[in-house]
Amino acid sequence: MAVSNCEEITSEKQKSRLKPPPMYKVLLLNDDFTPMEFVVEVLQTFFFMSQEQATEIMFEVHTDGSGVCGIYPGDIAMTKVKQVVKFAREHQHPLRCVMEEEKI
Ligand code: TYC
Repeated sequence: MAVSNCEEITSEKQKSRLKPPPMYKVLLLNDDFTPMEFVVEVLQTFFFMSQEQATEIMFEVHTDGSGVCGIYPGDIAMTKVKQVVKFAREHQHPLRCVMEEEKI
């Protein structure tokens, strides 16, 4: 079928140029052992939150089971997850941190 309007033809390459990059939520998951103060420290250190903001998110995770720490491009989200898990393990805490694609 002939296409008269050039704008209707969008190559896969062009589509990927037009699409915003996928973004990922970084989440903390609750557990029964990691101290609350340690979770607050993690949120302040790796997600640059104030003490108040960090405490709020920590309690959200504690009561709801999970909470969003931030939303980032894939490579940055991956680095955050690795930094948090490494820091937690170095302090013998079982804190879990995961990433999940953000649905736009
Ligand atoms: N539930 C933990 C406690 O009572 C605190 C906690 C909060 C642990 C958030 C993990 O991601 C977490 N000590």
